[in-house]
Amino acid sequence: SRGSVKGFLKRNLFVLFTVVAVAFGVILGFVLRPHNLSLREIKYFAFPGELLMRMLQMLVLPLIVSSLVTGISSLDSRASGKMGVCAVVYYMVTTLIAVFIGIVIVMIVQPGKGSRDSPVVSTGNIEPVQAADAFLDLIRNMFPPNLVEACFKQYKTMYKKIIHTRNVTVTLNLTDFLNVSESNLSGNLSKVLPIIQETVEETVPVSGSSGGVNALGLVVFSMCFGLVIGNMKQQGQALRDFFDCMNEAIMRLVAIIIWYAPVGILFLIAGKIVEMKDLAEVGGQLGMYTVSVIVGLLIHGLFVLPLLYFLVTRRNPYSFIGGLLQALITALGTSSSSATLPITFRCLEENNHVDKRVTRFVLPVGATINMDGTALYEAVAAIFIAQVNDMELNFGQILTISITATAASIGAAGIPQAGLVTMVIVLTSVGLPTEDITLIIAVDWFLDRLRTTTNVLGDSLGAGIVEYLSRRELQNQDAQVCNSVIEE
Ligand code: DAS
Repeated sequence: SRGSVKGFLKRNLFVLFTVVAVAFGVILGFVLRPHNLSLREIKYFAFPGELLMRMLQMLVLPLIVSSLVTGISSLDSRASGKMGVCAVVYYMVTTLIAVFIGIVIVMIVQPGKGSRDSPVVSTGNIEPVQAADAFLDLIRNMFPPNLVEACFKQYKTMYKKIIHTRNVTVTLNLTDFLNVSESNLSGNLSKVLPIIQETVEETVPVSGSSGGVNALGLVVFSMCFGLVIGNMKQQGQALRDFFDCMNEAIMRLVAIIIWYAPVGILFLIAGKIVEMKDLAEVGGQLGMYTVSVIVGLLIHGLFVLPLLYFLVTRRNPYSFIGGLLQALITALGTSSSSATLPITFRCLEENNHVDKRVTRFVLPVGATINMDGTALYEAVAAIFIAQVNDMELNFGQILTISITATAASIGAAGIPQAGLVTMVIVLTSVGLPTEDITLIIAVDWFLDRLRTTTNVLGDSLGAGIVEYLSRRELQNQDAQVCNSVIEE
């Protein structure tokens, strides 16, 4: 009947707008492509998309902090303990399954077999990141010494090169991850110190900080802070109210930005299509590699995760995913699970009616550490690079890849192409050449969008599963609140 059609349209208005925006974005992109716009023109053209990215990112920090603090402080210890355990088990299990799927597919398809098609573009020697140092960075990031700094800095091991000569010792900082070439450094050095004859060089890790919001540190701090003010009874009430109100206000801002989202997504997608290289160039090994990652992500996102959701909750996973459509499209458009976070919140709370105590607790944590898509991609990429180099991997090395790919996905920030950077850890752990990352850079922007979508899907289904598993604790808490109100 007309009424129900109207109701349906009203409920799904934003999803409809967003889908139409994607379609228009693709059409507009392909219409403009033949005009060979310059990079500057493309930047101007995609400006409305850049604005959406900035608006979403603007909300992420206050959203993470306020939702975690209110989420955790409003839960009793039994409920938060249960949720925490369920969430961590879910994150670990699904990430390992994703890595496993990736490994099986890349072993079957063998995209890197045969002689190498594309030459390696030298980026210079990439820093020799050691898996152990990267692991320590992960833990360092959990405890930011300065909270304000954590809002814009993430710790990353930097390396110092120490050069001992007969009478001088020179220490140089190797910083910028992909850009610093050690050979350049030595070249410059020989100009500066032409008298060097004997040199003993060693590269040692020093801790330093560079780039990127330290979301992990903020998550850990907000969780502890929420736990403490939750236990402060009456004394903590003012702070609880403050963060609750802040969270409410941020979600209202999300409700406004959501009106602009379809416009932003249209231009993000159109801009990328205008900018991308000719797809015909992506043939041979790289094409097969791309297909392997896509197939892996599809299997994980469309079958494995929904099946897990169904097995646990006995509910229809696809209608749950239907409610997430807007978040998934935003992930596709922005390539960033943290920028998508505000929309993910809204989809889960408004469309899927997931309890706010659950979303506030598990979503910020999930967006920061649970990245199934990234883990799958890291495993496929590392084994692909091994195949291209004709390197046979033994069982131990494959196991190492599984573990480091999982760690690299936890350590990757929810920002575009973060996974490409943390791949260095996986490659060095099994002695693969890090400069071979350049082999897969050409298609990374595209795979990044797909893996980000899988990441957001994993976080959201996880919230549904955690809610189901802790329903009893939540109901008990509701009953207690009810009783205490009646007593008063
Ligand atoms: N794009 C990232 C994300 O936001 C992670 C990655 O680069 O794999 O989920």
